[in-house]
Amino acid sequence: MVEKCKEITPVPIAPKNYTFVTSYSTAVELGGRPVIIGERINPTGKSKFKQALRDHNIDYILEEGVKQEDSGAHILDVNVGLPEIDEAAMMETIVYELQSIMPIPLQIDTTNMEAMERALRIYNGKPMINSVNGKAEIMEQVFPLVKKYGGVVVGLALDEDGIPDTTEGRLAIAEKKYIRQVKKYGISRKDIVIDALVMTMSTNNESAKITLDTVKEITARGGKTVLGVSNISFGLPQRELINAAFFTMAMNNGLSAGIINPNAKAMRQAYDTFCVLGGYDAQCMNYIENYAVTDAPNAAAKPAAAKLNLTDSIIKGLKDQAYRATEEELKTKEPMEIINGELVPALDVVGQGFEKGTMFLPQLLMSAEAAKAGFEAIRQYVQSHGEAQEKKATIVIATVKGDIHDIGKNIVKVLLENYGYEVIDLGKDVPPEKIVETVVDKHAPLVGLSALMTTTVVNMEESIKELHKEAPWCKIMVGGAVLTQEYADMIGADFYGKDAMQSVYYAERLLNS
Ligand code: B12
Repeated sequence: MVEKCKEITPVPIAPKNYTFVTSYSTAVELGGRPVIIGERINPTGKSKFKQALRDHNIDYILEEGVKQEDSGAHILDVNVGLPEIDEAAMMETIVYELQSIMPIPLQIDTTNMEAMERALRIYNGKPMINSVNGKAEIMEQVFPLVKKYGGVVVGLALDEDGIPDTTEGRLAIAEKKYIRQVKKYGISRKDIVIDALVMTMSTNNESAKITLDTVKEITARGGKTVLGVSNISFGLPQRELINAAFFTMAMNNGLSAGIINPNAKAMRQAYDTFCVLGGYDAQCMNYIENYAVTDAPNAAAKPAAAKLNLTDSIIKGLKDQAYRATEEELKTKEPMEIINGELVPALDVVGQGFEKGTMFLPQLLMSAEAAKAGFEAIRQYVQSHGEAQEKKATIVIATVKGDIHDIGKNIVKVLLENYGYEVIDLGKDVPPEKIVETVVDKHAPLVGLSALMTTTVVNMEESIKELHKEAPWCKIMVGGAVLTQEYADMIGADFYGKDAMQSVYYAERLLNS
């Protein structure tokens, strides 16, 4: 490559005036169709959320994220500041966990510099950073971090003298404090978004006008804006009515992003109808899809994550939910019905998504963890409901070399144990020698091998060959998603089981007849 390329001059990079916020897989542009930033991951005024932070109840916080993504948020604001907790550690954990289960970008919302740096360090992509104000000492702390890690900064239109109550005053801060300052730090002006500030109407009749004019002026000058929309109605009844109307007016003035509650129906409706009228919803497709039947469930009325069933919990990668949903199902269903009817199909959905490129490895991992949690509930149930039996024969099981998929093998283990067999589980990624050694050592009459990848079936074959050589008395059963009867015959296995229950039937036939 060096040979071939050394004479070629690279095309110069043309700077582009786009403002993008990204996750590891998704890019959200500010400046076109308005962007929804979900505001719900924030303890302010939410006692349950505060308690979740104190109890380190991560799943509760992740659910808030999932609900907002389901309701159409493009970016999630993440604020976990509470005086009595270690905010920096919590911020790092939440950012890590959120980006494992969802593809949308995050807005790191904190005034704690350690929390901000720890979040930025592990963030995959270019986050939004909320927020700096025009005070010199704050800018001196935040901008070097932005330069180092990258990000789009939200600059509040306020400084040492407070919040200007005129449009001109707010524009002056945007211009002098941010646009000119950031150059010093090597940050591009396109990576600054101005929060034009929303003050409640209940104390100043001009509040909305000042903010809306500021949005309009900044937009006219090619700048980007963001607003924490719901402040407008503070102290008023039926706040959503005011919020929704104000949101529409702001979008009409060019607002780039609104920090809103995407689960609130009126806000969703304001957004969806604006997108139609603003020409952002081609052929009104989104609108038709969500509102064609008046009582059809629209985005804002999707089932809450709190009631997710086992299938959805696995697909979304929520461990605690999966465990609880399984416990619930065990009241009416048999363990195998749950495994074959939900657990395996849910992982199939994830696997297909992975194959198509719509889901990614971190999501696969989270789903696997959720499936394991669900299965843990089944294991406990099976153990407490099984009758104590005399130990039958010893069976060795393993996932073959090179393969780390062990959920299926673990199911096989629990079922065999439940039928009274002594199971020696060698784990995953087990080399043929280890399998042979154990079988010989225990003089085991039966071994079960699992493989889930076409690339590891060869190692299964290798293990079978060695077993035939060194332990000719031992029968070999195989299973795993990629295997078929034909494959099993081809590689010399004695038995192929399409599901875990088959391992029990085979063992019973072989060892108990
Ligand atoms: C969960 C999962 C993971 C998890 C595994 C976590 C864990 N601890 O097991 C993680 C995220 C770690 C993972 C990693 C990878 N994965 Co993966 N993963 C899956 C997924 C989605 C589900 C597998 C699963 O657990 N299914 C549920 C269980 C219960 O089913 P099962 O194992 O088949 O078991 C049942 C039966 O087969 C049977 N059975 C199983 N074993 C045995 C044994 C005996 C003796 C008997 C009788 C019966 C039996 O009983 C079980 C229940 O009835 C599959 C897709 C799919 N739909 O299968 C991809 C899949 C297997 N993975 C795949 C890939 C490519 C990978 C990675 C290489 C990705 C990467 N780029 O890094 C790595 C592999 C790392 C490695 N070296 O092994 C591919 C394999 C493609 C191929 N044809 O070879 C699949 C098919 C996804 C895809 N469509 O692309 N993965």
